Amino acid sequence: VTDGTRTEYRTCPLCEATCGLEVTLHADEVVRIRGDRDDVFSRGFICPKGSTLKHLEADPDRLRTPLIRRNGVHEPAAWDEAFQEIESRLRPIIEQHGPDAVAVYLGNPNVHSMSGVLYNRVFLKALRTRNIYSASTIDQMPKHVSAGLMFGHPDLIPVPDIDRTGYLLMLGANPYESNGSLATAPDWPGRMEAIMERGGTVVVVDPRSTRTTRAASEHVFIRPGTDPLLLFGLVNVLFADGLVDPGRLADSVEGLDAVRAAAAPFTPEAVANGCGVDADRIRRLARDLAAADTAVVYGRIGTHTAEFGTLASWLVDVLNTLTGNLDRPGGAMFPRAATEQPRDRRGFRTGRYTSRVHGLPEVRSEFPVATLADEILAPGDGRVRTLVTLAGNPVLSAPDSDTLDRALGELDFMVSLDLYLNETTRRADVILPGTPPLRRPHYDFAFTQLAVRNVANFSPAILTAEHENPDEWRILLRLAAVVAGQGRSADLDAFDDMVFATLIGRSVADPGSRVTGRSPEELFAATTGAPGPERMLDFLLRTGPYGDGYGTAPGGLTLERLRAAPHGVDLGALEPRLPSALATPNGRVDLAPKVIIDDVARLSKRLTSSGNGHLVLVGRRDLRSNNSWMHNLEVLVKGKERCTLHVHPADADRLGLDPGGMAMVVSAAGSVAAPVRVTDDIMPGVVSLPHGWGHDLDGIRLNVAATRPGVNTNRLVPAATDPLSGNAVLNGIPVEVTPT
Ligand SMILES: Nc1nc2c(c(=O)[nH]1)N[C@H]1C(S)=C(S)[C@@H](COP(=O)(O)OP(=O)(O)OC[C@H]3O[C@@H](n4cnc5c(=O)[nH]c(N)nc54)[C@H](O)[C@@H]3O)O[C@H]1N2
Ligand SMILES: Nc1nc2c(c(=O)[nH]1)N[C@H]1C(S)=C(S)[C@@H](COP(=O)(O)OP(=O)(O)OC[C@H]3O[C@@H](n4cnc5c(=O)[nH]c(N)nc54)[C@H](O)[C@@H]3O)O[C@H]1N2
Ligand code: SF4
Ligand SMILES: [Mo]
Repeated sequence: VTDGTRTEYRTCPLCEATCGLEVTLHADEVVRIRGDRDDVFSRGFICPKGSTLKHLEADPDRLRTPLIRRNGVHEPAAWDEAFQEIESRLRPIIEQHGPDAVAVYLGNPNVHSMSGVLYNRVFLKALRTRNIYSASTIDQMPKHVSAGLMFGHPDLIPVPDIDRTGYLLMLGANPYESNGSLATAPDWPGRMEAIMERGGTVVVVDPRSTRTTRAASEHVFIRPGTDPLLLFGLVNVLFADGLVDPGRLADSVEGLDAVRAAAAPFTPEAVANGCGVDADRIRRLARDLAAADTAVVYGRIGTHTAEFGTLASWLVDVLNTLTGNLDRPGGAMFPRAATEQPRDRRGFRTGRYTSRVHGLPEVRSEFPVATLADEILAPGDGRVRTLVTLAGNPVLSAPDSDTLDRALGELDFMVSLDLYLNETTRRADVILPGTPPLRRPHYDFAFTQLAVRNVANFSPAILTAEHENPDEWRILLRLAAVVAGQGRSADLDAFDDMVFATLIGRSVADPGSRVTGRSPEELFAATTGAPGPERMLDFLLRTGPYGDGYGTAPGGLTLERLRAAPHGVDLGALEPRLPSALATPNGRVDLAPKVIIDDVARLSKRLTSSGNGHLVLVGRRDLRSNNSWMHNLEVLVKGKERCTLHVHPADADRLGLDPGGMAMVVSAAGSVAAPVRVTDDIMPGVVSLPHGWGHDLDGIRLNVAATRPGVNTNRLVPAATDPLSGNAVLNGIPVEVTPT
């Protein structure tokens, strides 16, 4: 267009919904962002956050240069100066104490970035530390563990086929605010309402009444942390009533008898008191689930960030299997992502090594972030002395934050790659500025693996680099070169060629690959896309299940084809994939993995303890938030205070709380004072605070967020974990609440 206005299309990288955005620019300025009506998946849907990429881009507090802390103050520095500082302080620590003295924390935005997905591993491989931590252990790790043990690979996670199901039983999720998780679907609300419009049923299990529960056919209140009791109750009824029928997969499933035995004590009468759901209702829910033509059970963060997270996660897929809904349309299905690579059949296990202080098992080569503070604070050989945070804010997001924050102050050295000087990065000696979304290309490697439809969509960068390090993958390569002792001036182009050649080399050597035995040089030369993540994407697409196979399947997917389709390519509804997609050594579903069955005894003790009158704390999300880091955008935080303590009227009365007054909340870990909101949207005995707030610490540069700081709920959360997954227990925290 002649007036210099242009329109670009891209996928929103902020949450898991992957909405298509239509971005209007004038020269290098974003004029407007709205939903892309032609996006093959989102059809114009967006939430209030999508259009704020414009405000994120313009935020004066967003970092644009490296910062080095000198005499306690973060000062702008040149890139080479910053890397020199890192090199001169990090290398001696590695040389003297070994790589395990360096811990790395990977935050959530890494899974929303091509650089994060493809290049963090290059950095980690160069560093060779065992001290790897991530937001996964304050989120979905139980699902990886149960999926790994049942299906053979921790990424073989079935998703609810909500577009075709007739019955959805959803636990611990609030997609009307979160837009869905481990179930990528733009416009979850519309898709959920469509279930009921076609005569289906949606039952939501949640200790709070939410926009999701209100839109559902039925809301079941549950005592926090007790989902596995309810789920076991359902399993028990299916067996007792002769309703078990794994259908087509009957011959591919083993462990049915062990599941029956494990569920035997959990009769509806036995669990009712513990979970707070009537026995009759449990029976009815089980029968409805079995009777529905198609049905799916789906559990999310409320069930995962819990004491029995892995048990709950496992029971969800046990129910899907027992009712014949695993791997069938309308049930729980396995997406086939366009970049999927062949999986070996070695199976999955945890605990190949353990953490130094508490002997916690590694899970997916990670330790629980709940134990990071102790690894820093406990003296002795192998102590963590240095931390690198990559797009993470654990001071607000991880449990026992006061201790973690104090621990960060004890480090010898800390480096952060981030968009902001915030609660965590204020502890860093060097902060490197990350690349904001519109200045980088995007392809959703992670969420196409979890989407309710198979789709592929590539977004080129639409704004040019604002400094000499145009993208995070180059920063990560440089960090890799530094920790590996190659120096900060290493030839990054040659390094990247080597990384790419290694990827190709592995693929041609893999007997299951689509390019087995091909010439690596020929494939390298035939690949299109700029060096870095783009050409890797081309390679992964072309060797993926829909790819052109570098000539063997003409017309198949390539990066070029995605470039020509700015609204994305629809690859169809999910299709049954079992048993061939299973990665277990024997090629069958293990319905009763031994380590999981062994954990049932721990749950049985729950049957006898029906909560001793303690109030318990749970979290919540709000549509206008994104974990801890978007509170600096005025458009999202304006309006009434959102970081409030929800209290049921009966509890407020009993505790003498003043609606609109303040309450002191005290737990075994710490205390916070928060404004009270009395509401019957929460069950008696439960209170709720959202996470991601607490922007009142000294040394941060978040001028908008600091005006509405809120309180950090994770100061109340002790550093306890689900033993099988290492996931933190963020919900169901016993607290005392008093008026202040
Ligand atoms: N109590 C409680 N705690 C929780 C939860 C809960 O439900 N209750 N939820 C948990 C969950 S699910 C998660 S995922 C975690 C999140 O935990 P974290 O990942 O630790 O926290 P975020 O708030 O996502 O912080 C992301 C950080 O990355 C930076 N950032 C954003 N985009 C980019 C980028 O493109 N590049 C770079 N370099 N940096 C970027 C931001 O400035 C911010 O510092 O929180 C968890 N904490
Ligand atoms: N607007 C917004 N969207 C987001 C995010 C955000 O911060 N803001 N974060 C993103 C991230 S990183 C993630 S992981 C996803 C998470 O997405 P969801 O899994 O949908 O998470 P929440 O919206 O927190 O909903 C969890 C629900 O579980 C309930 N709950 C708490 N304890 C229990 C329990 O013991 N049992 C049961 N059955 N329910 C319980 C809570 O009351 C809450 O309503 O959201 C993503 N999307
Ligand atoms: S729902 Fe998620 S992906 Fe869609 S616009 Fe909002 S933040 Fe972006
Ligand atoms: Mo998350």
